Amino acid sequence: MSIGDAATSRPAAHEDRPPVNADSDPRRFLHGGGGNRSGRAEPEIAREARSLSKRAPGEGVTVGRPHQLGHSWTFWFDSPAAKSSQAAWGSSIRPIYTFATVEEFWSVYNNLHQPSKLVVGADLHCFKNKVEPKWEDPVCANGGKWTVTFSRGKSDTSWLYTLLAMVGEQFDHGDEICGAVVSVRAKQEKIALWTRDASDEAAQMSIGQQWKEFLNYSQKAGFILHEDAKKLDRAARNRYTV
Ligand code: MGP
Repeated sequence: MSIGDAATSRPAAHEDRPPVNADSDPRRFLHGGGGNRSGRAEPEIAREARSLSKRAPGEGVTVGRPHQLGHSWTFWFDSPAAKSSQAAWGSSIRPIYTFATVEEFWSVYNNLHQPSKLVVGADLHCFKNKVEPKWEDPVCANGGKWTVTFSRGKSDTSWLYTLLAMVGEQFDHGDEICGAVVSVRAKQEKIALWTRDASDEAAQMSIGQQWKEFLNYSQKAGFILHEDAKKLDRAARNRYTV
C-alpha cells in the first residue's frame, strides 16, 4: 500500500475510532496505513514519503489548506560542540523549529540531517510543543523512555518512522507520548521514545509493542524510568521490556 492509497484505508489500530474524512486526515500523508505493520510495504512507504516531500508547492496534496497535525511539535538539537563538561546537563539543548502541519513537518525534516549524517555526540529531539526534552520537565518527570539501538549509520529509517508514527498519531496511547530523541554515539545510534506516566504499565507496554511493530524492530527494547535513571545513573535497569 502506498501513502496515496492510504487515503482510502485507515490503519487497523484506529478501526475503533470515529471515521475521518480522508481529505482532512493528516495521517494519510504521514503513514502508509496498515501496510507498515506487516513490514512488507515499508520501503514503498519510504519512497512515497520522499517523493511527496519533493513535490513543488501547489502540486498534488499540498494544494489548499495546510493539514493540521493533532499536536504541535518542536525539534531540539544538542550539539557535542556546545556541550561542556562544566556546564549543567541540558544547558546546550536548543529549540530548532516548531511545526503544527504536515507541510511544515516535511519542510523541517527535509532540512535536517538524518542521524547517519550527524556528528558523534549529537542528540536530535522532537517533543510535543512546550515539553522540554528533560527529566525535569513537569510533563516528563514521572515518565520514562523506551530505547532501541542500532549500529552506526543504521537508524535513519527508524528515526523517520518514529517521527511519522508519533506526529501522525499512530499510537493507541499517543497522549502518553512526550517525544523522541535520536542520539548518535561512537559505537551506536539510539532512539528513545519518552512517555509521561511510567506507572501505567499497560500503556507503556502498548507503546513499546506498537513502536517495535512500526519499526519492524526484532531485538529487545527496554523501558527505564527517569526516576531510576536519576537515582542510579547508568546502573538503572529496565522496568519493562518488549
Ligand atoms: P543520556 O544522554 O541519556 O545517556 O544520559 P547516554 O547517551 O548513554 O550518555 P552519553 O554520556 O553518551 O550522552 C547521560 C547522562 O546525562 C545521565 O547519566 C545524566 O547524568 C545526564 N542526563 C541525561 N538526561 C536525559 C538528563 C536529564 O533529562 N536531566 C538531567 N539533569 N540529566 C540528564
